Amino acid sequence: MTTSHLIIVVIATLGVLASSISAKEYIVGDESGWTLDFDYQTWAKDKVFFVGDTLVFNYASGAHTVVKVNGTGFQQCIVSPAIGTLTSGRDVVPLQTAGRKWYICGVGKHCESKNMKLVITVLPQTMVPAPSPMATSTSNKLATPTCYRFVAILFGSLLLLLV
Ligand SMILES: [Cu+2]
Repeated sequence: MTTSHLIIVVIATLGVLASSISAKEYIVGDESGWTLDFDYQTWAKDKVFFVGDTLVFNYASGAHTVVKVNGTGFQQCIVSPAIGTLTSGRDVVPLQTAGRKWYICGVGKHCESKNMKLVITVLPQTMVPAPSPMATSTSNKLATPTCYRFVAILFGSLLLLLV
């Protein structure tokens, strides 16, 4: 392994570490973006969303929109009453509260016929599992949440008291 390879490995590892600890930014549909005939159900299936993460919807401005709707709006592709409509083409959606979130495209029949609909469940931040870069398989075990932040704060406070 050459030095340049090693550097790449180190940077990649640090990147994984940093992303597992801090809030994540999800590009909806990854490279495909927010588009026609993409399986957003499958895209979202293996992801765990937390309060503080963000969704980014990438598309050609004018071609699509991002409309936040309720469960009924999602099921029936009804954009009215919309909770919020985004049109910029690079719409950044901060996930500020826990619970189910529904997004559909408000253009033509993109939601009904072209599957431009995304539903996710956002979990509260206290449920964040212990940050471990190797534990991708255990990250789904949310039944045993660990409050590392709480422990860190507790120890920090104890240290302050001792000084
Ligand atoms: Cu559309």
